[in-house]
Parts: sequence; structure tokens; C-alpha cells
Amino acid sequence: MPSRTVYSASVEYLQIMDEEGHVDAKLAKDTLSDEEILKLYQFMVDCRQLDEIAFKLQRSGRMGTYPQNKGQEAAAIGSGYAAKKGVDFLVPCYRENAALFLHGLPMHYILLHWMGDERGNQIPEGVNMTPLSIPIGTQMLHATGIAWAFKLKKEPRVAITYFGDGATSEGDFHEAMNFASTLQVPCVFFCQNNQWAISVPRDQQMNSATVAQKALAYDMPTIQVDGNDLLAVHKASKDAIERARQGGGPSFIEAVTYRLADHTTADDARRYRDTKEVDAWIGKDPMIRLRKYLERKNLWSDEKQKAAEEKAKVFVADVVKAAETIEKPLISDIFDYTYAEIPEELERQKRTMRTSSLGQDPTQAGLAAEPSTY
Ligand SMILES: Cc1ncc(C[n+]2csc(CCOP(=O)(O)OP(=O)(O)O)c2C)c(N)n1
Ligand SMILES: [Mg+2]
Repeated sequence: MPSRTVYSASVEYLQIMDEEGHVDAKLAKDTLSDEEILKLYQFMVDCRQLDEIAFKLQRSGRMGTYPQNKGQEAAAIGSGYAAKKGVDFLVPCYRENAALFLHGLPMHYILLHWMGDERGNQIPEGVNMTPLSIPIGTQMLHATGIAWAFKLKKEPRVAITYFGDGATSEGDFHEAMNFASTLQVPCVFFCQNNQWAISVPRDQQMNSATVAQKALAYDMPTIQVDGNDLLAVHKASKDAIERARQGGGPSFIEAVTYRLADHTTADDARRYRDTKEVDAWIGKDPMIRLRKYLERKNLWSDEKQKAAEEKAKVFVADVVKAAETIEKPLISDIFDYTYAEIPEELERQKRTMRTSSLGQDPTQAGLAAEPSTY
């Protein structure tokens, strides 16, 4: 019996704008207009400012912990902008803030989340996303389920889920991919390959040459893009999202990017990362190349940069104020938002939580209206 090849495949790599801001005109034709690039560049400046301020809030004791998004903005913005706001559904991890803001999450919600305030997770009505997922990988299964619901209800909507390179080493990833592919649901799997999973480099946790090739096992369209190239990310995302919307099933995108900061504020990456590697990636910063592109087209200048940064500072100061001046939560929230129907034992605890050591229960009457102290 002759041997034959029963399957073969390859993975395409897409870059449209290089590190110097030069663009491949043919590939750029169907992507973003200069007007959109200008708008998204200012947005990127705003998001980078928020990221830096969040870091400072943590360092000054005003926030619990925070994972910086620095360096990964093009991946979040290019993909988020390609999805339809109010229609499609984002299922995030924790390093794509900009995509969430594009889809209507008020910026101060992210600060509230990392300040430990649960209200940061109460996604407003009409904003289509799940809260940040801190357990690695669990959200990908949710995305498959949400997309399956869209398919069953015959709604032309797409779920797009975000996760890191490290998450693709989890069983949940493969289960989500297998179900999505078998059921042909409208889901886009967007991997931000930032080269590190805390202190574990990519090549120590997987033997695959690319992350994108993992999707081949599930017969999904897959692509590797320069994740610091806004245009490439946008094009790949738009193609995948529209294919899913037309009934073409799930797709996979590997955005090759880099975590320019520590894993979180609880980490010190200098202990395990070579500064030469970091320096090389600083040169590939998505903001730098966009700025070079805009300058070459005479659409940007030092003055405009200064004005953009000033604008971002004022804007972000208001975001911080919104987070820090929110009224304190009620103690009773802990009972009210844990169960749909509160069990009897907790009902009793709620009723008597202010009972004094003498067994009195003097303050229940005003409880609902009275703000707690932390
Ligand atoms: C199920 C689970 N296991 C372990 C962790 C601890 N943990 C937090 S972040 C992280 C690394 C994630 O790396 P990656 O998926 O590449 O995302 P990145 O942080 O690089 O964006 C790990 C192991 C966790 N949060 N959840
Ligand atoms: Mg990673």
C-alpha cells in the first residue's frame, strides 16, 4: 500500500506596516484610512497614559495590583476596532484594555477592578463583554458557548476571545478550540503572543514553531500577524470576524507582540529577562511606528504629539477621579450579589451582621442606606 500525504498545511505571516512606519501599499488598500489611523493613534496615546497612571496608582498604594498593557496596544485596538460595537461580544483576559474601551467599557471600570472593587466587573447594560478573566484560559470556553448561542439563535454576531501564549498550553484552550471547530461557531480566537507567561519564555512552554499552527489541528483558518502593526492586526481580525459572521466558522489569530513591562506590579522582570531583548522590542513599539507613518505623511509633528499627550493627561485624570470618588459600596452588597436567591443561613448573617457583642441588633433599620467603611 503506497504511503501518501493525508494532510499538509502552512501558516501565513502578515505585516503591512514595518517598524519604520513604511507601508505595503497593496496590502494596506483595504485597511484603515488615514483619518481612522489618526483617531486611533490619539486613542493609543490615551490608553498608554492610563496604563502608566494605573502603574503609579499601584506604586503609591492606591491600587492592589495591575498588569500593564504597554506595548500590546496595536493588538487590542486593531482587533477591537474590527469587531462591531453593540453587536459582537468580547471575551477578554486582562491585557487588552483598549479593545474593551472601544466597545464601551467606561475606563474607570478597569481601575475599579484592580482596586478590588467588584463594581468594576458589573458590565453596563448594552456593553457586550464578559468581565476580565484572571484564571488563565477559562474564558475561551465561555467564548465558544456564547458563539454557539449566536449560531443557534441565527444571530449574525461574533464572539472574539483574547488570551496569551501561556493560555494555549492549557487544556481549556484545546477544549474550546475543538468544540468551536466541531460546531462551526462564529468565534475568533485572538492570541496575544507577548513571548512570556510571567517568567516562562514561550520556547520553554511549547515546542511549536508558531502558536498559530495549533489551530491547524482543529482545521481552523489561522494566521500569524505582526501584533505591533495596527493595520495587519485590523485586516486579519476583520477577515476572521466577517468570515465568522457569514457562517464560515471559527478562526485563529496569533498576534506576535511583546510585554514591555513586568508581568504585573507584583513582578520584577529584570530578574529573568535580558535587557537586550527588551531594548530590541522597544524599537518595535506599535506607537513609534504609527507616529513615524503619520510624520512621513505630514499628518503629525512634535507639537501635535505634545498636544496629544496633554489631552491624554487631562482625560486620564478624570478617569482616575471617577474611580476614586465613587461612593463606597454597601456592606450588604456581599450578600446581595453572591446568590440569586440568598440561602437562609446567609439571610440570618445579613440580618445580624451588625449585632453587638451583647447580642443586640441595633442598627438594622438604616443598613441599606448607610455606606460601609472598608
Ligand atoms: C488557571 C491559572 N493558572 C495559573 C495562573 C497564574 N498565572 C497568572 S498569569 C499567568 C501567565 C499567563 O501567561 P499568558 O497566557 O502568556 O498571558 P500574559 O500574562 O503573558 O498576557 C499565570 C500562569 C492563573 N491565573 N490561572
Ligand atoms: Mg504571554
